Amino acid sequence: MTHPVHYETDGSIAVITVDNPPVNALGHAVRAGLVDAFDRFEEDGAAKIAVLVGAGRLFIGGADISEFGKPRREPHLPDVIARIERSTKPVVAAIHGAALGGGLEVALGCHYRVAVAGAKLGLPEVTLGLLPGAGGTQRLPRLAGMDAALDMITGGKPVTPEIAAEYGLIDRIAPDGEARAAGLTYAQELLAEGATARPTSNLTAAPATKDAATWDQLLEARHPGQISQRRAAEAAFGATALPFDEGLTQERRLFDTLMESPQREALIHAFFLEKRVSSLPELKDVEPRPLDTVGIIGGGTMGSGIATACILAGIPVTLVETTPEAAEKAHATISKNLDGAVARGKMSAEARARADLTTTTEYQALSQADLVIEAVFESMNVKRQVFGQLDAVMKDGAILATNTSYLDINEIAATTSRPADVLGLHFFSPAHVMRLLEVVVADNTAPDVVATGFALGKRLKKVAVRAGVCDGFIGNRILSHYRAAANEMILQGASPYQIDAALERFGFAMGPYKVADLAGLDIGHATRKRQGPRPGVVNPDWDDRLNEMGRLGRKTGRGYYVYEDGAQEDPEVLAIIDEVRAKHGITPRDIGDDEICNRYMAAMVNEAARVVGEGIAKRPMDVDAVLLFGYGFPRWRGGPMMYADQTGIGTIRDRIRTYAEANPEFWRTAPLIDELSETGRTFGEMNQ
Ligand code: T1G
Repeated sequence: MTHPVHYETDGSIAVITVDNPPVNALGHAVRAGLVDAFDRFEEDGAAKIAVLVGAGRLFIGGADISEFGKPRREPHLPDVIARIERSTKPVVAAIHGAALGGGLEVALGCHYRVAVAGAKLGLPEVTLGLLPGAGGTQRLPRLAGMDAALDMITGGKPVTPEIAAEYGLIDRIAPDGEARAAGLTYAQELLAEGATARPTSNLTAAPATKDAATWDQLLEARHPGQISQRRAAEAAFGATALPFDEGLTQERRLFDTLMESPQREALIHAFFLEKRVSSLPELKDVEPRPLDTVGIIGGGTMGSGIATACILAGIPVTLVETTPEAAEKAHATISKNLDGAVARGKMSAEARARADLTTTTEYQALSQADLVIEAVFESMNVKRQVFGQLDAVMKDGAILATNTSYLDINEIAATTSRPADVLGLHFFSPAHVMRLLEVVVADNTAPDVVATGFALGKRLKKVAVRAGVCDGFIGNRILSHYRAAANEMILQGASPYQIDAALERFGFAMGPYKVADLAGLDIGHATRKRQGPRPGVVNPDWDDRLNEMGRLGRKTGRGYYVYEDGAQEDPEVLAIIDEVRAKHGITPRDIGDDEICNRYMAAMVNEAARVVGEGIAKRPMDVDAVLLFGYGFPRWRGGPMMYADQTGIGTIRDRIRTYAEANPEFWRTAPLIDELSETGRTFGEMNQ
């Protein structure tokens, strides 16, 4: 491997380049190379100033995350940065692309900073369960003041060069072009001004307007259950409460506690998951088919959302509806979605003007489409009819996809003359917002068709996960299982409100009954009717009653909750549940929050293990990705399989066996849970 840090001089200016593709991560070789380069700069009498740049598409993407959890090797990053800062001659950081985490901390250790327009500058460590552990919590406040520093450090979000300049984080913005030239220009100006070394650690941080205790309460409310943001704020307050070196020592201590925390392991797992699940080894050498134009059948919520997602990715869309009025309505919905994307800064005005959308009632308009996604009513008869028409008009080699959330894709494929060209592309509503895409592979789906499904996912910036064909694929199949466990607890004495609250304290974005109200109780009702009675699964008669009463959730103003001034609990719902318990002869008992969470998670892990065991999900991490990116699972717990590994699979099995005493049919232990409990292997080890 070539040396990852180069030293060269351009007259009296030394140029030090970090060259460690793909993101110039600060791995051991880079750290050692930086110390050597700055030692050389110190000794190089001809060099009066140094410019530090990153090769490739960005400055420095941070510490090398792949080193985490392994024994740390000297020189440690804080010492490297201290070495840069104590240079007796001025050092300029010339930033382009991104300076993130340790990358920005390196820049803070330099004496001057110039950023090229469009660069991202940030300290995202809290999103990885960590905190800036190389002086960022001490230097950033000294440059930007405590308020701005606390926002950046605890929010983990990057800022633009313009904001960074406002904060005093950078001294100069270069309009465009590349960092080296910007760095050299600035260095010449500094030399001409007789600029000297300017250690950030000599500065004094402007104090915070809110005290540490207030920040701690605010962060606890903003990130329930998470620890990294609160520890990061604690470290940052050292910048005004302690001398620099003591602040650094405290930062290191707090960093080390976070490095050991299960939340760091889970968040790093989630970070790498996004990329890993969408790259299947068996597709490595498979060429996807073209994806220049996409057709969509059905302009309802899903069809319009999918069309919006494709147009946002710059893919021309032709959408077919049954009548001109429906086509027009779909056009209006998509236009509104696109205008919203522009308003949110997710789409430029130029891209909006280029949006290429055709709506029509003619299937013939799809004759040249590379891929058509069907998003019509969830009825096998309707789908058969649609696929028959598509098969008749679409060109050879085109791909026929269905967005069905549970129907048998093998049966749909069999209605066409080209089952190898058929697959499922299961989007989640709203399809232009939710990141998850289940790529459902039917028995005859050709490998290059699967590869095209993943290529579409990448174009749409989705987290694409391979799923096999079964009722509900990965996510909805597991959902129906843990929802049944929640219903069982309602029958035995818990209230839907208590269950929601317990699971939201566990970290879910929303509890299952708020989710049901959001989706519409009629959806769940239809699924239950379709699935029919399942062994050991209680039928939520109270839910049927709410459906009969027209209480379908948010869309009717009431479901489990009454939607006036937010979601209000409703005694009428509790009375209905009491009637159902009485009818079943059940005397309700108290069920505590711990039992609620343990049973809910045991059901989720048990069914997830079955899904992996049957090959519906290829690896446990595919289940983690589905629950994290499609079902509001708390990211800092890493997904149900990471949760199971951290809880102990044997512990989960013991819980399942306990619950099985009262309901053996529902609580059958998945074979994979038995196997891993006996062998001591983990779900994480299955991902390798
Ligand atoms: N370490 C190791 N590998 C990394 C990495 C990192 N920091 N960042 C990215 N990669 C890998 C990534 O997995 C992918 O691998 C490849 O590089 C290209 O990434 C002490 C402790 C920098 C904006 O959190 O946000 O510093 O899939 O496709 O779209 O206080 O990567 O090819 O095998 O994303 O151009 C803080 C995380 C670390 C930044 C580039 N830094 N990375 O985006 O490329 S903690 C971060 C990103 C830290 C200090 C603390 C993005 C990017 P593969 P990519 P990209």
